[in-house]
Amino acid sequence: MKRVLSLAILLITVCYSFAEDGYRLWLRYDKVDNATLLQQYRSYINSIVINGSSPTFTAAKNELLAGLQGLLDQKISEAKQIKQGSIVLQVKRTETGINYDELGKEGFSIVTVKGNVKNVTLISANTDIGILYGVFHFLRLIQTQQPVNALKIVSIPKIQLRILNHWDNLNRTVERGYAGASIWNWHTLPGYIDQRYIDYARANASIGINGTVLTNVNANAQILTPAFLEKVAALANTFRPYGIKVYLTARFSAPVETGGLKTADPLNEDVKAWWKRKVDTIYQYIPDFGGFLVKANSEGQPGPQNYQRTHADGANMLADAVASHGGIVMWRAFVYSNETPTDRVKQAYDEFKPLDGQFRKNVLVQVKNGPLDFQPREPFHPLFGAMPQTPLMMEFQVTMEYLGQGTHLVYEAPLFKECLDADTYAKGKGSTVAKVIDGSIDNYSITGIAGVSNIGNERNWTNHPFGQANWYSFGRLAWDHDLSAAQIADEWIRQTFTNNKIFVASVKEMMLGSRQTMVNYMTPLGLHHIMGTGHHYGPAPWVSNAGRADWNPVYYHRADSIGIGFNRTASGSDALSQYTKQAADQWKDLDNCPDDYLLWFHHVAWNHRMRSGRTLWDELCYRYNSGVDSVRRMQNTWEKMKGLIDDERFRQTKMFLAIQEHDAVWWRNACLLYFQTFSRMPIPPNYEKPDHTLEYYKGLRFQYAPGTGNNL
Ligand code: GCV
Repeated sequence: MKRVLSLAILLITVCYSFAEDGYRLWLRYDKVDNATLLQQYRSYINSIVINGSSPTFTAAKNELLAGLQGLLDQKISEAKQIKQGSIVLQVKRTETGINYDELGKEGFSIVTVKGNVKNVTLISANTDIGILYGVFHFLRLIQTQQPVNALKIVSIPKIQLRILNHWDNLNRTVERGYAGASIWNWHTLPGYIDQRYIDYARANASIGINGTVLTNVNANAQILTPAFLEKVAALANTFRPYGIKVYLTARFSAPVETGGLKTADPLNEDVKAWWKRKVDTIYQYIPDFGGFLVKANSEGQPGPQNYQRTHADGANMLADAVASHGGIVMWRAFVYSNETPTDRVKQAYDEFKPLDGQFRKNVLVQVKNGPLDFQPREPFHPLFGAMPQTPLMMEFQVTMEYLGQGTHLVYEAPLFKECLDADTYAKGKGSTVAKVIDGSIDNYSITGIAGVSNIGNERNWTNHPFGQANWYSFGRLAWDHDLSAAQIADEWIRQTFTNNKIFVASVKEMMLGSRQTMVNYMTPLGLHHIMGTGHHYGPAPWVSNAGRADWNPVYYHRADSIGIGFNRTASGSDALSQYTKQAADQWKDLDNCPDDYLLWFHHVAWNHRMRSGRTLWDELCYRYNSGVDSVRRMQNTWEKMKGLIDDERFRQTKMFLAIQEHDAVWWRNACLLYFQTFSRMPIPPNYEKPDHTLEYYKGLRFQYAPGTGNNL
């Protein structure tokens, strides 16, 4: 019996240590599986020389040693002297032809030094954190099986603040989180430092993320109390060696809720003094605290408008409190009000554009990529390019609230890129959104980009194995928005799964098409916000009874007996007028408007002739069906990958793809049956017929769908 037990334990240990459970993310340092390359790497690398000491240097050294020893499957020694085969980490400047001034605080260079001693690679930077970034880059080259014997690489981030936003509540539920509970275990902090916190920091540093907002924008004032600040400090201490600053969300009414004041009016002297004291306390706990992220006067959150003050008044008061400590305020532009009679997508612009020039220097206004709310496809937000005197930072949603949540394979880099590459024409052609947020258009003194995290305490962090690609691509694009979605997918696949050529090519193609596939089976042709109320899971275009008009799908699709779509031209809500003329021109005429944005900007007749030659109704049927077909193609592609990777992640992805296929069929059937009640046109005979009635789809309920905060 005893023997059986010890055998079982041994088996579990062996299985566990070899299990590909996704925990390692893209930081997998398994032996290079190409014998020729492995030989080359081994002949080229044998030791490391660390010229410097700090916790960050130690992190860099440990990562490099673990990485090289794993990848090369040989002992790598730490040497004092540079010799043949050394990888040298140094903040010192050596004559290598690199302009070190250009590297700034976070950039790095990796150079093969030609000289008497052969095969020496210098990873240099002006700071230790630059070195750490260089180490991760160097390891990536080997993980992706690139040559490393003649390097001259310079890499400098294009955007200064590259931040994850966690919508994590103190009770560990995660708003719009689909990967389990919050990774922050407030109950066991500060005493217990979970290994996951360190691996979180490693993963983020590996892609250049340098900030994290720990708490939900729907904020809880408790986080600012000493009991919690002690816990926040423990996380900040853990993240610091990895170059990650900690930020918190500030609940605007905190002075009333936890400070005993009668008001939170930002112009009130007691309120100002309260925040100043609060901030001083925070900095005692966390000397390099980054600052605040604030959602104010939005979806029920308190804010300066409760006191007839402007968003600038509110932001500036907090900015003044953090300024002397070097802190910043990220003030969100996601505001809309039921009481405002205009189109919801116009409201943020109307509210914030007049405030341009009124914010303190340490305020950034954080703007979602599109004017509505992280839809499968939206035009870029009209504020980009419209506030030359205010640093605008981007807010992308990495977690897939409206994109199939934790079970659909949707690679988001094409969505991010579509927005970053969009031309605002703010200062003439080529004024892309990317150039607005990286400051090159308006010379912003601070620049930033945020991604709403998709991370939870699921063993593989993101629930769907491919969710990791979205975290990864957010970081890579935050560092360098010129990278292509294909390039990022390529390196992610190689690091996360395998360098097998067939796998890389097939899976890359599948990933690159997945966003358009999802648009087709959910919201083709510019449709938007027709998801289920509250949880936003699955289709519910029929909903018309939500608490406020602009939470109802019928508000957005406006289907009637004549046609479908939201007229946002001059004859409608005129949201188009918020864009520059050149940007608006591409969308303003029904006949020229690209199909992708057609129903976003126009109410279009069911029998309108599309570019394809089909009527609008037939095109809608075609798109929904092609979305389903594409998911089935993804399933076929994946089936062929069997045996090329580990069984565990193969099976997980296969099961998720089956769910995705089921959901795509559901989306198609529910939407076509519902819209057909307006078009009164038949679904063309060549397509599958819906297998349920509209009433059946209307009757589906998802009381415990994740992400709404009430089910954990
Ligand atoms: C954090 C959407 C989401 C909300 C989210 C909000 C926001 O409305 O559904 O869960 O709240 O955006 O970005 O503030």
